[in-house]
Amino acid sequence: MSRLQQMRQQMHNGNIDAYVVMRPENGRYLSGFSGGETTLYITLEKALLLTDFRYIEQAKAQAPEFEIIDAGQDHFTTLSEVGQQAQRVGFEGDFITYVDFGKFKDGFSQAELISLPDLVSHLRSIKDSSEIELIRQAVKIADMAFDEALKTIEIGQTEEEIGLNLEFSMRRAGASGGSFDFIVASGIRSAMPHGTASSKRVQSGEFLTMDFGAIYQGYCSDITRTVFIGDPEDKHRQVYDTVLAAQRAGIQAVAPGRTGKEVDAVARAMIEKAGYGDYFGHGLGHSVGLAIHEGPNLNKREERLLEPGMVITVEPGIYIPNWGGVRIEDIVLVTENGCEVLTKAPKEFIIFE
Ligand SMILES: [Mn+2]
Repeated sequence: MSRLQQMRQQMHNGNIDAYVVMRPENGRYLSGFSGGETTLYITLEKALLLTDFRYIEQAKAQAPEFEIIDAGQDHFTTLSEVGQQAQRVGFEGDFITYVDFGKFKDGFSQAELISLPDLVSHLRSIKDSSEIELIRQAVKIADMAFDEALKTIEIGQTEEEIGLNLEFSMRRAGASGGSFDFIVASGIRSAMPHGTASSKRVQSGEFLTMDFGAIYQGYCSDITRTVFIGDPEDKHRQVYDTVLAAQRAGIQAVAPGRTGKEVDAVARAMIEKAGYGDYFGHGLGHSVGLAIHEGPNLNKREERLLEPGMVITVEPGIYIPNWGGVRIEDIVLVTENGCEVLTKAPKEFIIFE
């Protein structure tokens, strides 16, 4: 079944006549069209792709299942014309702006508008073989960049320089860009889980956390490694070993039929047992795909069951204010029996003299 057919199945089950897609990743997922400025209008019979003059040829080539419409800059006028017959119209309530929703409502005054943000994201959560192949490639590119970083990191470099080198490595290897603003955080900054690269210079006696990833043909990777510069104290080793053990236990726990909550609890328990429970304030992981953060997640609240084909990060951390922090992150693919770790970069305690 094509993705469009699967979508229609979902719409049929939800008793929806039409569905409007505006989120770029959802549009790309369903149609194949990778350009910007697009709206999909899908019914059980019709599949329309609205875009403007700049993208018509590209859309025709990339989205053969869709009828391509040049809708100029105002997609809502065209939508209201093509949507005259629809009674129950689904849309992405988590994406449309308040202003656009007003226009949407005016154009579909006779219809019932139903916010169904999960319709496409549920399809997207199970990756098909072509998607898994692209994610493998994006992961491989990030692994290579980490390998190169290990050869170039020096005391006195700024976090920004380290981040830039990571990005150069990945672009050279075929990435179209980074999958988010890289986190390069050293010393006490490594206690900030989302400390983006700054002009701080890396010094001896510090942790250095690098959290980065590539986009390859639309698909994201995400990896975190923490290394040590100089001569570590016992506590540095102890914190690192605790995070690594929790990360390995989390990976062991990933399997179909488990909830994200159960997997999170396994890794969290190890960090709590070591006495660092208060210093692990975020969830264990998130899915990745066309977007860097997708559902389902691994966290204290996630009730969804893991299924084969999901691709998810496992990334525990310990962050001690005014001291430093450690996070280790791999991407895993949920399989029939457990999971396959896609990330291959080394994760033993690495020390730069
Ligand atoms: Mn992540």
